[in-house]
Amino acid sequence: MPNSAVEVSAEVRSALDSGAPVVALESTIIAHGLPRPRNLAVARELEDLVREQGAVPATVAVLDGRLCVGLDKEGLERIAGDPAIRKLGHRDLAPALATGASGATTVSGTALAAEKAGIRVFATGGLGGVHRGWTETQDESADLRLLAECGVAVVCAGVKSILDVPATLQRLETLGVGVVGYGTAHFPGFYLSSSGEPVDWSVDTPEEVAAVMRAQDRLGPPCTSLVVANPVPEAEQLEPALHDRVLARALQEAEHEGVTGQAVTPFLLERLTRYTEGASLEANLAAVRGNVTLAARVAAAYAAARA
Ligand code: PSU
Ligand code: MN
Repeated sequence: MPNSAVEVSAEVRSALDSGAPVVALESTIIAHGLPRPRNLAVARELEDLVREQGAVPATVAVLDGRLCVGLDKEGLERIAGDPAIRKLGHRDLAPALATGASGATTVSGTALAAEKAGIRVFATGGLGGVHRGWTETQDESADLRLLAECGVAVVCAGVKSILDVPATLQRLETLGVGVVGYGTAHFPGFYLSSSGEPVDWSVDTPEEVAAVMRAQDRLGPPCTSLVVANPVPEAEQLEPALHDRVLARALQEAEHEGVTGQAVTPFLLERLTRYTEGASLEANLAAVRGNVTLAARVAAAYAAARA
């Protein structure tokens, strides 16, 4: 039964109905994670990368109170171009729908929409997670718990390195979210190929990821969400020493300026881009491109295995 709160585009609908591969894409990275106007070009490029692999992209956002799964050209332009566009986690969806608001969806907002639309694979840059200083602030992204409650495979370059990575991995374990390293025994570090933390399971091909997803399907809830941790290639990572230096500065500034809540992640990403003179942005983009491409291959392998 289609969920009446989601509006699935005709193209995505027909792909889903015919069992063709579909990849959900989030829009917060476009609206709040990347600088304008380059973000629009990136939004289009990510959709093209999905298509090149023979899958259909379904970018998710709320436009005038409509939870859209699959955006047209104008929808993408609004998400990328409107500086007043909101950031919507899954808890924000109902108020946004009820008030006719517009906003970009985070990982949690997108994963929920994907689940309701029947999309099994999702790509992003880096997940949200447990922030450094969490014992004081209790700042843990809603991404983690939402993932535990729905059945999507999220291809990401780990969690953002601005976070407390070991604490985030511990939360994923507590919440029962599956984690596999793609071609690695280490959890990636978003801008960095490795966070230095080990992962318990590694897979090397899209077919192996699809096989894990099928096993999850057979087991059923609550064993149905999977983090596919796909490292940025070493040649494209941010230089680790530079990363550590600028991150320390950005974190200090966030604390000094009293940045809290939803503003923390965009603030830190923007400062890192500034202090690395764009190098962090390039590493972020390399990671996202790799994730989107892998997600499309995974979606194709999963669809083929079900056919
Ligand atoms: N990945 C990126 N850039 C981003 C994000 C992910 O490469 O900006 C976004 C995602 O939408 C994620 C959000 O859900 O950051 C986390 O925000 P918060 O920490 O406020 O939950
Ligand atoms: Mn937060």
